[in-house]
Amino acid sequence: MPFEQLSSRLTAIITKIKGQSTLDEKNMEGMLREIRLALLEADVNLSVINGFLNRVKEKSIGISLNAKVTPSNMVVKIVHDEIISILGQEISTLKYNTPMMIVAMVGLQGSGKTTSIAKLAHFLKTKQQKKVLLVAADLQRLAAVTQLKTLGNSIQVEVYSKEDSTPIQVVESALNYARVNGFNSVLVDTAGRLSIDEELMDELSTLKNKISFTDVLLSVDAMSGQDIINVAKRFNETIPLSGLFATKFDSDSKGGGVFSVVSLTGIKVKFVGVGEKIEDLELFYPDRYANRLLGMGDIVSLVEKAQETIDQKQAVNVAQKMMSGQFDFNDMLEQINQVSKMGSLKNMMKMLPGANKMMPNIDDDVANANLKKTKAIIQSMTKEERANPALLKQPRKERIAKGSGQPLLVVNQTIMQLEQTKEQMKQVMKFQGGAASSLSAGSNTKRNPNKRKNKR
Ligand SMILES: Nc1nc2c(ncn2[C@@H]2O[C@H](COP(=O)(O)OP(=O)(O)O)[C@@H](O)[C@H]2O)c(=O)[nH]1
Ligand SMILES: [Mg+2]
Repeated sequence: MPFEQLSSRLTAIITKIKGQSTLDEKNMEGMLREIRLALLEADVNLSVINGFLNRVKEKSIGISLNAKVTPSNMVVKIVHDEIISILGQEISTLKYNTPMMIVAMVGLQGSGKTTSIAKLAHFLKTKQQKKVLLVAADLQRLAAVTQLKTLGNSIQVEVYSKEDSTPIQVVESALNYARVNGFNSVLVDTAGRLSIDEELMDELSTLKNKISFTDVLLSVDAMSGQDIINVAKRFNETIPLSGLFATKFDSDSKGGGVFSVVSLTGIKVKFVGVGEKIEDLELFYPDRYANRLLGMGDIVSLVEKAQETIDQKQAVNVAQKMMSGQFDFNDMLEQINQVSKMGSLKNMMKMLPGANKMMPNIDDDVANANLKKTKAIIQSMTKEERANPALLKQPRKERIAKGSGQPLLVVNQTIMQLEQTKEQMKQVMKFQGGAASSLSAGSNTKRNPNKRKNKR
């Protein structure tokens, strides 16, 4: 994720200007430099950075600081607002309310078109109750049709293909087939190239002229650099894009290319791909994303994701316990069980405030093995010990080590881990509380009552 370190950078600088009465050229200088560095490191385009900084500066300078509004809150709020004004105030959706959705996925080879259009098919089918037809119009590579068919099969969505024809012929006959057979969503997977070439542009241009697409999405790889800016511009000139499908956001990439594209073209991100599996699709929420960019994590998505997999009440409990910093080994065990149900720990941790700092490079396999060990240790504790970790003195620890088949050292580590987690969550909440109060005019706080509760 881009800008992961931005908030910690700012926090470091901001302590220096505490006690000054207004934000001015001089005391803003250090902060602006840190923002610039964070953006540069995220591989954001230089002209985007300059514009961004100018606007942040314009909005900041002259603002008077008082006891109620700390400089840190102020700048976080301004940067947050600026990011949102680039990414969009609200989620950007597809044209769902139309008798026949016709959506094309375009983009370079390997950017994730086929994977993403299948994710979208699954999403439309399950979340929008659409009757979806996938269309294999990537006739560049034979394997592309097979790949789409395999994906379609796995989600029970029919895939239309036609041998010995051009892409436009495939799409036209797929549309006829869809009309006759009562489909209301036609999703077209198109061919890509390693880079922009005329043949591809001609192909897309023909499609654009003959088919009334309700949406055209460009799949952009979060790992691509700034060259994606020109790619996006060329595609947009050839076949007007209605949105971006940003793929591979589960990678460690900074994603500055995608941010630059949005900033320079105004084309919004509609969906985000966060893994290779068909369910790994998320809507793009600018306000949450901005919070994530600022390193504040995203409790909202965490809770929502949890709600999809586990009992709602439990989800809220886990989140609240995590945030209150008051959990014991019973809670830790419950958490481990729930995390295992929710899938990738890495993805989950990304959404937790401050988690990227605590655990920068989670390896899912290692993490799962560790979870298993921890679970064995907790299960070897008595009820009383789980609820009251202070009871865990030497003889008990030895008994637990034996019972769980883990070395004493690991038992000690587990106990320490509980203490550390409590401490870290308290720290995170302190920081979040500060930032949240400055953002209370934003829409994100409304959806997050817990933040408010923990403010003071
Ligand atoms: N980790 C991850 N991999 C992805 C994502 N989207 C696509 N991929 C992978 O990227 C590779 C290329 O995807 P594909 O859909 O074939 O790209 P296309 O050539 O544009 O159709 C495949 O290995 C996909 O599994 C994503 O969101 N996360
Ligand atoms: Mg493909």
